[in-house]
Amino acid sequence: MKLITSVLLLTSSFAFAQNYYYSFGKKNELQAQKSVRETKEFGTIHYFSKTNGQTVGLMDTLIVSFKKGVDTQTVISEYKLKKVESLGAGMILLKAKNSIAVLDTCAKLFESGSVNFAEPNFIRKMPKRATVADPLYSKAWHLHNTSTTNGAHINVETAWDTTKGSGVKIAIFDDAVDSAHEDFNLEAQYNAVTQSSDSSPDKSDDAHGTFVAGLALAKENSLGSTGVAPEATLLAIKGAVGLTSTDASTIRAFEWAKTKGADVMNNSWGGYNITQAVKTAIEDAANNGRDGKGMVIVFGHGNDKCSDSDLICYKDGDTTTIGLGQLSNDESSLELVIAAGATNHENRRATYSNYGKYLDLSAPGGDGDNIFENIVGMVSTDISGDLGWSKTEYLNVFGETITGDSNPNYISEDPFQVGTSYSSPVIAGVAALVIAANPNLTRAQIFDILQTTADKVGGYTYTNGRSSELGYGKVNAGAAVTRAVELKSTTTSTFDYGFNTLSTGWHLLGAVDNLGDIKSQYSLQSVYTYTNGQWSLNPTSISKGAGFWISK
Ligand SMILES: [Ca+2]
Ligand SMILES: [Ca+2]
Ligand SMILES: [Ca+2]
Repeated sequence: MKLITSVLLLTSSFAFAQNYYYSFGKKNELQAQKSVRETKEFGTIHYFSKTNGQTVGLMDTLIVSFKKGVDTQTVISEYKLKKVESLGAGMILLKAKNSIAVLDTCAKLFESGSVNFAEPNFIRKMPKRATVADPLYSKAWHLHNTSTTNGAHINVETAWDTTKGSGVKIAIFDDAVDSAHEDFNLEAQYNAVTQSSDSSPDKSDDAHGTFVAGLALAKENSLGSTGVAPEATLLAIKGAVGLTSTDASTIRAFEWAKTKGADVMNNSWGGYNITQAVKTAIEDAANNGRDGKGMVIVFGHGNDKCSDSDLICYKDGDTTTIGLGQLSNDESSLELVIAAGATNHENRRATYSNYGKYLDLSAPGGDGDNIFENIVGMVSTDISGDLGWSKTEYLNVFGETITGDSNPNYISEDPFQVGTSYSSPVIAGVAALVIAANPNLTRAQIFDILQTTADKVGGYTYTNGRSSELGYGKVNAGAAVTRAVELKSTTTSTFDYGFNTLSTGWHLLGAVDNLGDIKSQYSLQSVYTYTNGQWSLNPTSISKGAGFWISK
């Protein structure tokens, strides 16, 4: 009965005299959620959302620091509080009548001037950091600092405090994917060559896609490796037998991924000779996937040291071999997809990584030195058991059996795998984290977030945020997810209310007036507009009656 009463009170947030308290002297507004929990340990907990999207719980206790000279006993009885304990550093834990009274009491105590601060004793989750128990995590220099690499990672542990990609589907379109691998959360699988429902490799050396998938989404399960988005699910698509594929298979793959609701699709391949048909399929998924919000499609930009100014790309820059085609005609160079370049363990462009004006973003992909020795490569999943690149036993040139890898399900003993094939799923994983943090974002908004939060590393010249060597820079998962959450707490309104009515702490990021003119005098970061139920970024034309976009 008590529980029901509380819920009823909360469904109307007017039950709270105040919906704010003060911290560091500034007003902090909270939004009541219709969520109440009775617990044995903490009593009634009322849940609130902070403006940054975090959920916090309020109990019936508050933490107060009284100003010097204040008669604390008088104040405590005036506000009908009870002292629970002294907490040290001059702070006291006090108990109010109930959890609803806590916020009101905190606000009034601060406004009375008798306290340095009075804050609710929030109950919250204690996010764990860097406790990943998967044995290969220690070697994953692209995810965290290791003894030999500093700052070459993508700051993913910060992002994991908010999300690990739960609810997001990543399609991996590759030679094949070992869908039964112990380290994958499989959602569905497809063979785009035979149009059957099995993405597993039928050739032992079709191990590329399994390795790629693991980089994006290998589970955190105390086994093997860990992907960037370890709670995302896998849409596994087999697209080739060995090196052989067809354009029809590619088109089927994009259509299947779109139909299955893929949020992100990774493509660690490219041919420098795109057809109009394949372009049409890719752009259809990019525009119409995710229920019209647009699928995020990432392509490895290629490993041939090729730039947009080269008339023809050659394998590894060797101009004596047959040319491969132009970078401008590569699938990765399409505007609506992310072209992924590779960084090395020193935050520089990997020597092989294609570059120039089509490159969008970079992420770790590994590299060796000038003569391609001392390679610092990637660790990930391999086809389970003795298929694939990793086996328990090998035959040497004399036909003798020699001991191989300790765990044939992973590439771990000698991480020499490098390429934009591997930086691409790292970026796909970061995009998945961004979508998990804020599922309403459009493809254009996600691109904007990834680009503006990327780290401008390598010592290159960045003009308007981008460099020829690394595009908009190396993805920063933590910063991208933080930005995605910020956009979640945005509020929309019609222009009629005017900008001057914004309460303290809110600032205007973009606006249009009711004649459709973009207002530029507010030093906007980006102009976003909301019309007919859709957000658009930097629109070229705006219909009347559009709104504005504000954020804290
Ligand atoms: Ca794992
Ligand atoms: Ca692009
Ligand atoms: Ca294997």
